[in-house]
Formats: sequence, structure tokens, C-alpha cells
Amino acid sequence: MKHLIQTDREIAEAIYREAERQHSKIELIASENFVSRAVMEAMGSVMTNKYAEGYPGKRYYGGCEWVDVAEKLAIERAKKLFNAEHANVQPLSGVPANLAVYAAFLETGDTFFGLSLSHGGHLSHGHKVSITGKWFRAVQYTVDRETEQINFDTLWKMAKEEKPKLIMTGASAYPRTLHWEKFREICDDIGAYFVADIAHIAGLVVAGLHPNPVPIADAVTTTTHKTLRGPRGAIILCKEEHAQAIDKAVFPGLQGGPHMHIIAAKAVAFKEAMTEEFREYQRQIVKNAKAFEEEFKRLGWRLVAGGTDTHLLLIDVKSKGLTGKQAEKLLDKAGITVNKNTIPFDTEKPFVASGIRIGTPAVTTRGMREEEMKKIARLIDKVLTHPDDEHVIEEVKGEVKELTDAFPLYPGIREELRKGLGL
Ligand code: DSN
Repeated sequence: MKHLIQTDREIAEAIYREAERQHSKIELIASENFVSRAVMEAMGSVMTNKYAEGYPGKRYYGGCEWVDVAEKLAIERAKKLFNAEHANVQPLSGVPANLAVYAAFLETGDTFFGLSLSHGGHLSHGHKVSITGKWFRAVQYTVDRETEQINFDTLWKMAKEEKPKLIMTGASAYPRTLHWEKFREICDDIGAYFVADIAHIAGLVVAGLHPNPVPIADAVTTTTHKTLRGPRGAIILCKEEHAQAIDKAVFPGLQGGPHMHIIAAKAVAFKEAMTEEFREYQRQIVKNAKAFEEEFKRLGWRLVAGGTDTHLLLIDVKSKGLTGKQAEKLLDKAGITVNKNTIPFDTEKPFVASGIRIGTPAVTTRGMREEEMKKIARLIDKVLTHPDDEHVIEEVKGEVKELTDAFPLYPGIREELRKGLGL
């Protein structure tokens, strides 16, 4: 990064410090991951320079022959990975992808269903502060109070009453398997579009560890940077019959020039996702989450929905007298990064919350396995059961350092920047 260091030392140093932070902390934010150097090289390439409004072979600018190659590869690989009839790889991120699907299937004011944010859904699934809750009549469904999972009888009854034109499924904080075929049945019964947002679980879907909604949904959206371990961005997969509507909604409906460097990096990530190594990585993500589940239960913590089938868990910290906000802060001081998260029927506001969400994609990328998960669970337990003890924080910090040093992250990048900056 010698050019960067020469041109802008402040940014180069911020990047170096961020690389050091990523290396030296235990990253448990369920939506984060560490991409490969190959993905980063594609992102940092000359493809950033090119305008290419339109789609491969039909652009509004000249000189698109090489970005066409990149976009076609991304499309073909996405279709193959998810068994999709059509793929649009241009959405800038998850919310724009979801907006494009609504724009393709709905008129403003139409009714659609989405899982409430405080029950594991996403802002763009119709929350009242999001455009998706302002421009449409968004009805929010919740999980069942007892099971903390989706109750399909309740959902079906609600759907018959409200008659949504579209049911959005998928979640950001739902630890259990999503039963797509039940959503399809309800949508067929009431004549609604069935859309799945698989942003969190896309990698598991590719590896066959979670059912794939693509063959039965009208459209599926996913970000590319979570379990899928690609660049920050999103894609939409759909049936051929909806291809034109989806493509038109993305461009010219919502976006202008696609980010061709990111599309190239998506293609690289999809190639990586086709390997046996990637499938093994996904299996380990799930095993690691199960190891967390076992250890947290053994230590007496209440897990939302009773545990996990996926890459994430929601821990009810209120049951031990803490708020999510306090837990997040304490763990951060000890070098463990998590996010506070509302739990179903939470009485706290989202900024305080009664739970924390923890996920295994990032630590699994570093090579950590069940043994390390059990150790991390014990460290979390130690910090959260001694909230006022600075010695405990210091002790845990030391153990975090031992662990992170044993699983180095981006050693080449950190060393190059450190030397270049003379630090
Ligand atoms: N912000 C993401 C998450 O953390 O789950 C969802 O978009």
C-alpha cells in the first residue's frame, strides 16, 4: 500500500489500526466476516473506473467488453451456486436489493408482510422507520411467545385476514431453520408473492446446511458479505418469469451505474464458494455455533428459541440482570465484539435491548474450532457474571490476546502497513 501511505497517511494509518483491531479482537458479530486477499484485490482494481449502466451486452456506455466478462461470470456463478433461473448481481447492498423486489412486485400503498425487527427481522422488511414501512402498508408478524419461533398457523390466519400481496421472509436474528415450504403454502393459498431474504444464511444454503428457498420462492435476496464471505453488496435470484421486472427495478428503477469492481469481487467470492473447502468452512460454522450452544447452556444462560440450527445464537442477558447494551460494552472492554440485540417481546428499546447476538462466521474463518468456542463462551460468562470486576476484564483480555495471536489475521497486510508507516 505504498501509494496510499504516500498520498494519505491518515487513512493508511486508520486502515492499519482497523486491521490490528480485527486481528486482536474476537469478532462475534454474526453478520461480519473476513474476505480473502483475492476478493480484496478484485475490489481494489481498475474496474472501479468504469461506468456500465445497463446489463451485459446492452449497456448505455462504450468500452464495456471486460466489465461484461466480469458481470457474466458473476451471474452464471450465482445461478449455479443457488440453483437459480435468473440472477441480478448489481444491487449495492441488502436494503437496495429488498427495495428492488418490492418495486418489482408492489405498488406504493400495497400490503406486504415482514418479520418484525424485534423478533429477528430486518428494518427493510417493513419497519415503520424504514421507507419500506412508509411507502407500503407493511404488516409485521412476530414469533410465537412460547417457542420464540414462527408459528405458521398464526401466520396463515393473519394472512387470510390481511391479504398481503407479498410475504417477505428471512431474518437477521433468528437462530432456527426457516421452513420455506410452509411460507410457500400460505402464499399460494392467498395468492401472494413469496420472497426470502437469506442474507445471513446464504453460505449455509450453498453448502446444503439450510434449505434453499430459491427453487420455490418468487424471488430471493442476499447480501454477499456475511456467511457467503464476499465483498459488501447483494444479489437477487428469481424465476425467469420475474427476470425482466427485477432487472428493470434495479436499473433503471433504483440504481444507476453498477459498481463493477464489487461485481468482479462477487464473482471471485462465488468461485470460492463453489469449492469443497468452502463447504467444509460452512460445516464448521454450524459445529462452532452448536459448541457455543452446549457451553452456554451448561453455564446456565437462556438461549432464545432454545438454541441454534445456524451460525448465530441470541443470549437473553436480562435473565441474569444485564441489558444487552451493558453486556456489549463489558465484552468490548475485554476484547470480544458482539452486538446488543432485542429478543422476542423485549421490553427494552433496541438501543438498550435484553439480549446479545453472537455468530461464528468470522472466528471460523480464522480457523477456530469447537475447543476455542467453548473457551470463548467461558470467557464471555466470566465477564458477564463479574460486571464490576476490572481484574476479570484484564484477565480475559490476556486470554483473548493468547487466542487471537494463535490464529493470526491478515499478517501480511498488517506487517506491510506497519513497516510502510514506520510504526
Ligand atoms: N446489519 C445486518 C446485521 O447485522 O444483521 C443486517 O443487515
